[in-house]
Amino acid sequence: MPETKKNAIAIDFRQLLKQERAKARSNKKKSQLTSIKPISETNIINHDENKNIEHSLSQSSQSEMYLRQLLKWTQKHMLNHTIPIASPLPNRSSCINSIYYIPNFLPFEFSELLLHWLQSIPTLSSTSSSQNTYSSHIGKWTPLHHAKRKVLLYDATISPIPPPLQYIIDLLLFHNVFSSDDPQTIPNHILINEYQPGQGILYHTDGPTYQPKTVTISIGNSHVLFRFHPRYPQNNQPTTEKLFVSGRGSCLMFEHEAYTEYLHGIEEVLQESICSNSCLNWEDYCQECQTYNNNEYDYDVYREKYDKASDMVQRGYRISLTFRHKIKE
Ligand SMILES: O=C(O)CCC(=O)C(=O)O
Repeated sequence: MPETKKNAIAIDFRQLLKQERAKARSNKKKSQLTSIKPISETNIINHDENKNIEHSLSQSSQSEMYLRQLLKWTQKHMLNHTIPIASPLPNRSSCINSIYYIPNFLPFEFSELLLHWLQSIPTLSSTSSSQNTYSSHIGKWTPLHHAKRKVLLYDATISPIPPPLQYIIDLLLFHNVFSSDDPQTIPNHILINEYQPGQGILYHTDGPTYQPKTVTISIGNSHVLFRFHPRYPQNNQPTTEKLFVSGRGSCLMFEHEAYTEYLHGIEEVLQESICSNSCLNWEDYCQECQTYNNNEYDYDVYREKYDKASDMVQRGYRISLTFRHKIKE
């Protein structure tokens, strides 16, 4: 391993936060994206104390209602639905051979309920005096003011994981995305990111805080191009690799080299171009288009997209749930 790699310190979230803040400062004078609008009242941070209490009361009863519906659903549908078996994406010249993608990992009904439940979870009050402790962020949306979006955190080392998210962990174990034989790798940490159209996340690595395996489930119906960029590009190495990620309950897993040797990120754009020769899973994109645009398999449409070999992916609203195993300090 070259000396630079050996001595390199993985970028961690603190560094990412710093970078995002710096970027936000430099962007301050630029005009804001006009299409970014709150999609639900969960986004409203009300600074009036009384209204805040009223607001979070109605939110918490909504949240309980969705939670009950999710529990009912999971009791009815045990872990028996079939999903395609994950296989590594083609090993392109980029030598990323440790990325796996499963479309439709979450059943549709479950994803919809999950989305409603997550949106009904209250946002940490900006007036709360306890807002700076790590544990006060758990189970409440926390606005990232510098990035103008919100994150929600669950950490099993501090408090139990809520049942719907535990159901997803069980699903991941059931389908061997994580191994139930190795407690040191079973997810114990979930970071949920909410993105309005046009929002993204800067290139980063997940760093040494976690076991080197990341699983991201996407809901909310918006698709994105998830990008991998080598941390130490060689002269003849292609630069950024793009992976199509569906917002309809897809599951993206990466580990090993893709975790340690590549940065990952999502561009802050309202639409982005996708091409057959620069997308790791162009076929998944085509299949997604033909399934949801036509409601039935239409080979000609698929073929047409395939022949066209490029397209534009529009950004909408998306929530991602990232599962990892946090290593004990
Ligand atoms: O939202 C995503 O898909 C990416 C999230 C991510 O990279 C992270 O939480 O580290």
